[in-house]
Amino acid sequence: MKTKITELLGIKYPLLQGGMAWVSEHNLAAAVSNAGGAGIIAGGNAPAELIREEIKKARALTDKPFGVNIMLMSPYADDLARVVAEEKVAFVTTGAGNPGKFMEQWKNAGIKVIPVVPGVALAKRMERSGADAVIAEGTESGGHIGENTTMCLVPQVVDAVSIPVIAAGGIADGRGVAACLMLGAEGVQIGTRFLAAEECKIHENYKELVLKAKDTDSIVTGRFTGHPCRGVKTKFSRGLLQAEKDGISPEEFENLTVGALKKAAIDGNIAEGSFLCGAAAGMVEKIQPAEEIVKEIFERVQELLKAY
Ligand code: TUI
Repeated sequence: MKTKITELLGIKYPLLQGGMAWVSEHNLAAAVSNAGGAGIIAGGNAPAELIREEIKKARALTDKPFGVNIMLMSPYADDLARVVAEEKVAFVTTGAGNPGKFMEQWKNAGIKVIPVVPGVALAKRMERSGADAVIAEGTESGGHIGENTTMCLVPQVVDAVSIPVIAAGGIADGRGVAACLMLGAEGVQIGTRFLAAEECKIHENYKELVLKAKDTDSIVTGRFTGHPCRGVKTKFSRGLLQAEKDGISPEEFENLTVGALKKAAIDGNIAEGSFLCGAAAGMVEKIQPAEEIVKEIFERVQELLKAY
């Protein structure tokens, strides 16, 4: 397939893997890149030097381009911004903030910059700041989310900017990819489906929760904090929602959720972990090698596009 995103990144398929904190490490990123997509190592809240090591490990597994996601609320965001410039990774995606202050540093290092935007205003700002593309992320996504849906957000961002738009949120198969191309996207980002990749090293309990999830099994917690987060419905996440209704303070909420992503992904701690996933978790049915996932998705896209 050829789109502005395959051209921009030098990849076979217009697919970026989601940058999922504690999930997207070198094995998964390299597997997705080797499959013809663009793998991503997620910085999350990790110290920058640890991510430098992840970059080196990914380079040992693939000679294809891959990127790093920088979660801008991380205390290590400034350090990681410098590390990715030093390592000259192919591209950077950003989340949970405005990466404007890093743009010059990254452009000078020859890095392609692709910020996640939850709305039109930030998309326009990012275009003016020199972003190469934007990821328009709908509220169907896992993790920290905006309000608008992929279906409504993507065409509005496409109309508002001239740089390529990548659609994210709620896409888990070829039908979703084809739909997003119809909305004007030049590529897609998929996270949740890759939780079930063989090369994804998360705890078995996490994979099992995603495989078992039905359409109603993702819920959003933390709206009242200004940082809503979508994840698997568990006793823990239902408890958080109840605590919100009971008037828990933002500080108490923070205390309950600190470290919860690691507890989910690494420890598989059902009682205290936040198992983030998108609203498309109900479409994830089996564990597969990343290459099979990518091939299956794009064979279906080709079939669907031929039918019109
Ligand atoms: O960042 C994500 N997803 C994430 S980050 C994360 S770790 C975390 N956990 C709890 C609270 C906060 C973070 C888990 N999942 N996706 C990209 C994304 N970016 N979604 C929404 C945004 C976003 C929101 C507002 C980007 C920019 C923005 O506005 C910034 C501004 O200053 O205008």
